[in-house]
Amino acid sequence: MSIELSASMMCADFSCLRDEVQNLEKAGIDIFHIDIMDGSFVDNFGMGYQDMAYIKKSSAKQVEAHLMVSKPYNYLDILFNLGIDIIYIHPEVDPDPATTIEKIHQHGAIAGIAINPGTSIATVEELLNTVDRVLVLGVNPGHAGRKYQPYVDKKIEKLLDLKKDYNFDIYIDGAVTRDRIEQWRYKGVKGFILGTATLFKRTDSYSSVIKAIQENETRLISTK
Ligand code: S6P
Ligand code: MG
Repeated sequence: MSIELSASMMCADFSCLRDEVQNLEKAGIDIFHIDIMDGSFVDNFGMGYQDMAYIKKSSAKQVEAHLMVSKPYNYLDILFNLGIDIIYIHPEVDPDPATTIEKIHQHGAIAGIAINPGTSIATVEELLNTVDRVLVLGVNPGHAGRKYQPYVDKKIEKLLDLKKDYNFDIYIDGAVTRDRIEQWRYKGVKGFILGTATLFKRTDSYSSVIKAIQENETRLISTK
């Protein structure tokens, strides 16, 4: 199964955003991941309307919004107007997440739920009937460079099992190291959000990191 790689743009260098977008696109990134934070659901701010509009118009790649905000439904019209391709909400803070997901679908976007480490699958299982994607947070939300919470492994295993009964793909966000990609990609996790643990603020170029992840797959397939 070929995997999808997203670049977590809050980790990018904003002094040269145009170069960052171009270099990531050239390097073969599949999706631009935009973390939207309102200082209420998490203790951080970022990113905003202008960031999304700029990235969306500068690249032909898909753009996804990860809404770490306390009222996700208030942001939908803005995201629809910008043509954001994929929208993740946190069901923990939406009084009616199924309606929000329905609206996202009505506007032709891909809908997902993002699940914090401390959120149990049992509390969101019905929503698995409605979503295209589940974004599993490996870290407590709101910041780059946080520590992976090892108990999340069990949640990923459970979701891989539940995937057989529903129709969704699993993505992992937060502390995604190269080892973690290798750990999950062949078990059925569809995509990974790359931040400081793999892609940004490191010595290797974007293209060498992305190529190495992609080539691993080719090598494994060709040695089978
Ligand atoms: C975390 C956020 C993520 C981060 C990403 C950073 O709250 O949703 O998208 O930007 O996790 O990656 P890393 O590798 O620094 O944890
Ligand atoms: Mg995110």
